Amino acid sequence: MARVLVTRPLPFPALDRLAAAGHDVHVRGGALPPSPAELRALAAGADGILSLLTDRVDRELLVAAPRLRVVANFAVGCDNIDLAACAERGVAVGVTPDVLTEATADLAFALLLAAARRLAEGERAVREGDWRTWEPAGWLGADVHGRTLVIAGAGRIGAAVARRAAGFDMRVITVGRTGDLHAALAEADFISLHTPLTPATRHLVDAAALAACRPGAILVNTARGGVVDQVALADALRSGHLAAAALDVTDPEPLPPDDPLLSAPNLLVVPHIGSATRGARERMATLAVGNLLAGLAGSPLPHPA
Ligand code: 8YV
Repeated sequence: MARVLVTRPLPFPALDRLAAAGHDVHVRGGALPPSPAELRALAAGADGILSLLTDRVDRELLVAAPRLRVVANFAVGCDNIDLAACAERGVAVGVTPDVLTEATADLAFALLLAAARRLAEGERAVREGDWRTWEPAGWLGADVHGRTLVIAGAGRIGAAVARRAAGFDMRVITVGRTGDLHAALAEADFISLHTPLTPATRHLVDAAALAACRPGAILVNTARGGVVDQVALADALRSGHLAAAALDVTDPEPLPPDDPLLSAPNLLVVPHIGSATRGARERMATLAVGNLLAGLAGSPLPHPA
């Protein structure tokens, strides 16, 4: 019997498999994440952790959890985990690829369309009584068909967004790790980000990248907030160089209510819901539990980081 820490309630049937396999499961209650100190205390006797993106698995945590053999992240990203430190200590790390690809690509496309056609702004105006009559030149947005979408990140989610874009008659330029992002941005009407957050991608979209975009371009981010320099983004929205931005992710999450980005014009922001469909989250739970069970049994993880 191993001890498993689940850092937040995960009300999905797959979790029952942990207790059914004879493990001693501790689910930490509460809607807010544990502080690093609380996480260290909770992890002290754990053999396995089912972690969320809000849990930092760093050297300090690993020192505080000497029995730890496996960390199963409930996410495809793992920028919350120090992979090198885990490898040094023989702690296996698992993630949940594929099962959230289509849901996240759907959200990226929903954000692209919403920003292009000013849906959030229009909805607010109707509710607040600011829309009085139909106007020939009112509420003009951007065409999507025939326009160029630059996808930064050549992985699974980027490819799924490219498939959607083809259905909307867009021209797609995908830029992978070794591609020339700035050259592509010069042709971009829309930019959608699908890179992991690593030292190489932190602030990939900075002031220079934004300046390289066509005037009137629209930025969509469903990857990680840290990929964008948010000060530069707020400036580009305020100057009107970017027509709009639609963000599922920010740095930090959530943004403090007085963060200058929130007062920038033409910004649509939603609460990190890329994978938030019932199906995707249930499949993520299944994969995370599969990773935990394998790690606790000393087997290779089915979905390693
Ligand atoms: C997570 C995500 O579901 O998978 C990722 O990398 O960002 C989301 O799908 C969410 O952050 C909960 O961990």
